Amino acid sequence: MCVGETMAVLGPPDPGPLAEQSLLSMAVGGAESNVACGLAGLGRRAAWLSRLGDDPFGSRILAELTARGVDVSAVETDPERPTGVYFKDPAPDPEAGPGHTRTYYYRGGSAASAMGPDLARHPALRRARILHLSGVAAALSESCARLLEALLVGRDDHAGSGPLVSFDVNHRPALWRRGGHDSPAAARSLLALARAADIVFVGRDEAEELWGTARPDDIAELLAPAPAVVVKDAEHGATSYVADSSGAASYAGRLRTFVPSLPTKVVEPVGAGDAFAAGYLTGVLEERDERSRLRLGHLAAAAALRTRDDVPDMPSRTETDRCLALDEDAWA
Ligand code: KDG
Repeated sequence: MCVGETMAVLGPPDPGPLAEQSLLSMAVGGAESNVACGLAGLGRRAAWLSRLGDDPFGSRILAELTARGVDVSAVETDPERPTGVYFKDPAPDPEAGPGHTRTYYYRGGSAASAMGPDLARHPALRRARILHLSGVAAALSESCARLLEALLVGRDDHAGSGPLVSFDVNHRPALWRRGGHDSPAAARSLLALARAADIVFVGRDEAEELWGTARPDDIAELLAPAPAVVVKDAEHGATSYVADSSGAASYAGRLRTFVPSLPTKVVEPVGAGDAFAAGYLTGVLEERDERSRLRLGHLAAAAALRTRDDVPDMPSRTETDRCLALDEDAWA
């Protein structure tokens, strides 16, 4: 089950600066629902819980997520507030080349931003095996921040009775600033949420920006109360640190596993982190080993990097099975 805001995404159908366009195409994007789509695309059951406006953008989001195999039956409609919208500028600086997309949000006062801690008691949440959340939702509004706290810090099932809670730090400085929070406040909130999760995904760059910590080992130590920490380092690779008393390659009592990223031509990066999380969580649901979880993450992220949409078509299971079987040397 993934919980968070999803928006209509408007952007140029062909790469080029947003300011020069006369026609825009519409798609759908939201960090948490992107993960739900990725899970469904990799053959797992996935659901998304949120609120949408009673408008064409909300209808489009429901239709698109349903078509991708995501269960949207728990989604609520808010007759008073609109669905959030965001615009993508894939080439704000044509000299800079692909990979420098800028985003412009129109989501203040959206239906999803009015979600609050009451939603933490939704019965659909208890049925899930994994609950996936992200720091984007914490930055949307005070009530959303309280929802995240209720789902992570305040949960009463740390003992293991409820779903495994996965949290992608997903730092969005513009949203925190708009909410009147300075960087130290964002850093404190995101640290508390991440430490309360069972599985944390964090980019090395965002950990450095937030907490001034750039070494993956140090990031893992900082987030240590979380039993599994996955540090992503863009085109280099990802390292997971999982509480495991048996590992010979143990780091501070954790099994440390590094898997290099797949060399990929980047068309557009938005959504790659969500796809990575979907791949890794697929491996968790399928009870695969750490190396396979990270490989699934990289395979899914590479699919996202190759498309302009936030939500890529996932590689087929034949393809993922072939890649999971590769020797280390043949992997990347
Ligand atoms: O991670 C991709 C998301 O950032 C994108 O789909 C939109 O949810 C979004 C956000 O808040 O940026």
